[in-house]
Amino acid sequence: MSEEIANQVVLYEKHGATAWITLNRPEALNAINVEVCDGLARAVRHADADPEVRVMVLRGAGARAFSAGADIKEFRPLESASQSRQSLVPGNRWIDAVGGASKPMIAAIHGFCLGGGLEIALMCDLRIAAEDAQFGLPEVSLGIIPGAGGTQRLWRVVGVGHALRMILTGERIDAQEAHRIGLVTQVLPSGRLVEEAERLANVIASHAPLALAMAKEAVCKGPDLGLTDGLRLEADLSALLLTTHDYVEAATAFAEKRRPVFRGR
Ligand code: CO8
Repeated sequence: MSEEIANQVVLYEKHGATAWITLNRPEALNAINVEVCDGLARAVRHADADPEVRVMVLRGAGARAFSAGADIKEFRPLESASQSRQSLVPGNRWIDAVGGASKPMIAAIHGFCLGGGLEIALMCDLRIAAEDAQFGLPEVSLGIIPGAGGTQRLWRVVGVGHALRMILTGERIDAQEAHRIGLVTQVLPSGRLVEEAERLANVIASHAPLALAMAKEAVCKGPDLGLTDGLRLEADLSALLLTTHDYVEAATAFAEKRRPVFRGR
């Protein structure tokens, strides 16, 4: 089922409890222009608000790329520092919608995953890659730096050393290297990427929605908290979950030897 949620350059489909969000500019290797930013933000917000959706999968259309990054053909100098800063104010941007989703997000990556494309993948919780995937942050070769979270999210995933290597050299790494440094959790034959994304999505979607959201929140906020505050957050979220219908339902279903029916409350 295809839905008019996003726009022509970002496709939105809901299959069961999974929202499939596809960057759809294959002729430009899914380069990210203003319409892509807008469509992606709207698609993710929609999926996050839809109680039937429990997990999202992001991918790229066509055979060659997840996304080759920001649309370089649209690069223009801005008039002033204040004008350019205003366009990048946190809290006001498409990246906050995508990076701030409460539901689990899986990036299914094939081909080029560069610049802003890699930054979108870094906004996801799981990254799996086809064996033809190539990753890189070539921004410094264009006179800029990663501006959609790459300077902050990459090192949180792979560590400062590997992040600086990628950001300062701009060199691409292949799927095996991305796996070795922890940027992706799995490398698959190209023909199996979507199948594995679907399998992971189904596994995640079978679990209690509030537990998923709170597990994501606890892990994602963890690096910005000290251990004491992180453990406090975990305890608070755990306490909240003990008050939910789904917690009672899981225990009841276990005793009754049946599968739980989670309602997200
Ligand atoms: N922007 C616009 N068009 C692109 C882009 C891009 N990033 N990448 C590829 N394309 C287009 C090409 O222009 C070409 O179009 P056409 O046929 O009309 O000439 C088509 O896609 C196919 O590409 P190529 O012919 O170049 O294919 P090759 O196999 O020869 O090369 C590469 C593939 C190596 C991926 C090459 O296209 C390339 O180097 N692309 C640019 C990659 C890059 O530098 N990306 C980083 C951009 S900077 C960035 O992402 C900053 C993020 C900031 C925050 C996010 C804000 C949105």
